[in-house]
Order: sequence, then structure tokens, then C-alpha cells
Amino acid sequence: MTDFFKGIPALSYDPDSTDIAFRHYNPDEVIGGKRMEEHLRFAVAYWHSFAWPGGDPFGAETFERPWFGDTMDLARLKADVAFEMFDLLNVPFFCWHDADIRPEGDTFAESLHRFQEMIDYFGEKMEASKTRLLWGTANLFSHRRFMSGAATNPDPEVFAWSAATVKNCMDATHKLQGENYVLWGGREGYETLLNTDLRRERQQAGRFLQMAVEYKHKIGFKGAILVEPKPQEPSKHQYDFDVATVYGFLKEFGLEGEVQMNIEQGHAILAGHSFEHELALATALGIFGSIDMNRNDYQSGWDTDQFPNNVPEVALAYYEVLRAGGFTTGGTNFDAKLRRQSLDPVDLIAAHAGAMDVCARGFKAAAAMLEDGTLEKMRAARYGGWDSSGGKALLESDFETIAAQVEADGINPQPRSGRQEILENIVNRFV
Ligand code: XLS
Ligand code: NI
Ligand code: NI
Repeated sequence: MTDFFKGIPALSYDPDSTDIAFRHYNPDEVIGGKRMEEHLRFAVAYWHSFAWPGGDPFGAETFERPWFGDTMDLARLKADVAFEMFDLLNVPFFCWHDADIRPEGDTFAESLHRFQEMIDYFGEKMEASKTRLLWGTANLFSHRRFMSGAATNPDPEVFAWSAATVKNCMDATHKLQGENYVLWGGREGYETLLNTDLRRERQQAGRFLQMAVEYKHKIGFKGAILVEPKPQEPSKHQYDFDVATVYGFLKEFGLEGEVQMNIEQGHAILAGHSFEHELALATALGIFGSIDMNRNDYQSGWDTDQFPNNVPEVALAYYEVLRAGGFTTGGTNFDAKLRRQSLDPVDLIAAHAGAMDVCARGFKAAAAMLEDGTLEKMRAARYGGWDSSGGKALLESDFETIAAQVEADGINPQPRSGRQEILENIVNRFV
């Protein structure tokens, strides 16, 4: 045991607590035939909680964690503290990038060796813990070698380095029995067209993703390959802008049956959508996979990765998750970080506890709205005409037939209320 979280007791469900506890998240509560823990499938993000030093564009590190530094001993200390936090929070999952868990070496081989040593260390820790791996991923954006992209880099050596890195991260994810493998584009985009061969870069990214899928099948990895869309950051123009853009990309490279989406709240907002829009679209396209739960600051206009704290917003998101049939391999990953003034170990625990409670409240509201059924009934009624024989026949018809029919039958559509306020009032009864 380290003493990092000294004096902080393990969290439990205590609805009347005024201290740090779960007031809404009861992992064992059964909703719709499944325990809440199995519905929500919470995960801690290793990078924000243990690797991020608290910098912003105007200042460097504010956190002074005892594991900061470049040695393997410190990397193991970081892992020890991380698993202590997973236990305190009783979270079923965690997620990592290679760069979060091992110090970078002088060569590819040295970094890889350190990474594999840490993966084995994780393996040992996981034997003594309930926490499993929701997903692994490669950090192909922090080091300066990736400044012009990874798969989309004008330099083929960076493509090669990135492919080798993803191969090894997939091996490690497979070894730890991870449930998914995530690819977030990072710097797969461009700053200026003046130095960019857009067509070539997209081809490179498409081939790279095909290789990841080929390799998944080669090693028999049963988890899902997830792409995480994000607009504008870090590259000004990202090839993976949003769900719709990524779907077009998957279609172009024949990957729509192979790859699903990891949708992040903050990224949806940056793209000018709502979280629930991105979720509903992915579901409609058959590519919904998992979520990164966080929240952006609505004024600053960038990806602030705050912990979620808006129950109505979260409820509408989980409503779409439930309408999609819930998670299979996916889950709720807190891709969220503390504010840089939140220095204390207790801040880290409180942030996650609060976020888990916000999600639990949102989820329960969503489940109750679905169970109540009024919203779905009203939605179905709105499209009722399409279920009639006339409605169904219309889509099998053609312009000429329809034109003749409109005249012959004297078709004369009457506008009907969309009932938005009434529907919003219904939602308000649950949140
Ligand atoms: C960054 C992304 C990143 C991915 C994993 O904005 O959200 O954290 O989830 O690489
Ligand atoms: Ni993000
Ligand atoms: Ni993310």
C-alpha cells in the first residue's frame, strides 16, 4: 500500500451521506434486469488522473505527484496508486495510452520493452483487483515526432513507427483481455492546405485503419475496434471530425462493418452537435460502441475535459444509449481531468465519485423515461402514417406514380404539432 490516499475510506453507497460517498450510484441496484454496474461500466482514464501534470497554455505543472519522473520504479508507483484508486472507487474498468504508463526510452525498442514490463505489472495487479481493461490505445500525438500526424504524416517513417506502436498496443490490450481497442486520430488532420496533400493523407489513414482491423483478426482479438471522432483539436482540420464524417471514411475504406464509434461528450459539443445527436446517429448507422464521458466549458470553446455535472444532459445521452440496447463491449470512460487548482488526492476521489453519481442519476432518469414509454409512444404516433399501407407503399413507388396519386386522391397534408414543449415537460418529470 502507498500512502497517497491515506485516510480516505473506500466509497460505498450511502444515500444519506453528506461526505464523499455514492448517493445515487448503487452498483448492485437492478434496473431493467441488470445491475447498475453492468449497465454503466465505468472506467477511469489513466492519462488524466495519473499522467497529466496540471499545465495550461500559461503555466506548467501544478500537481506534484510522488510518481512524476522518468524511471520504471516511478511508473510502478503510479500503477500502485492507480489500482488503489480503482479499488477505493470500486470501478470495473480502466483505460490507458502506452505513453501514460511507461517512461519513453531512447529508442523504439527501449520504449517497447518498458511498456511490456508495465503491461505485465498491470497483469499482476489485475489478478488482485476486480478492475479490468475497457480499452487500450496508443498515444500518437504528444511526442514531437507526431507533430505532422501519425498515419497521415508526410514522412513514411512516422507511419511505420505509428503502425508498429499500434500493433504493440493491440497486443498488450489483447494480453490484458481488454474489451475494446481505441483509435483517436490525434493529429490526423492538417493546419494548412498549402503544405498538405489531403487526398494522400486520407488514403494513408484509411490503409492504416484497415491494417489495424486485419491485425485484430490475425491475433484473434474479440473486442471492438473503436474510432473516436473529434473536430478542430489538435489539428485545425481533423479528418475524423464527427460521427457522420467518420462513417463516410469507413464506407470509403470498406470498414463500416468492422469499426464502431467511441463518442465523447466534449467532442460532440466542439463539432457543433449535442452528445445525444452523435449517439443517435451512430446507433442509426449501426456503429455505436462506447462513450467518453466528460463536459466542456460552454464559453471557452475548447475541449476542457471536465467531469460531468449536468444531470439532464447526461440523462438524454443515456436515453440514447438505452435506445441503442445499452453497452455491449463499450462503457462509460471518464475522459475527464481535475481543474489545475484541485491539488489534493481527495479531489481525485471526489471528482470520480461525483461523476459516477451524476451518471447514475442521468441513467436512472433515462431508464425511467424509457420504462414510462410516453416519449416513445409519442414518437411512434408522429410517424404513424408511415406504418399504414399507403405510407409503406410510398417508398416502393416512384415520382410519376406518386404524382398521379396525389392528384387522383386529392392528397392535402395538414400540419400537426411537433409537441416539443410537451415532450420537454415530460423529460423534466424524470430528471
Ligand atoms: C482527446 C481524446 C483522447 C482519447 C484517447 O481529446 O479524447 O483522450 O480519448 O486518445
Ligand atoms: Ni477528448
Ligand atoms: Ni476521449
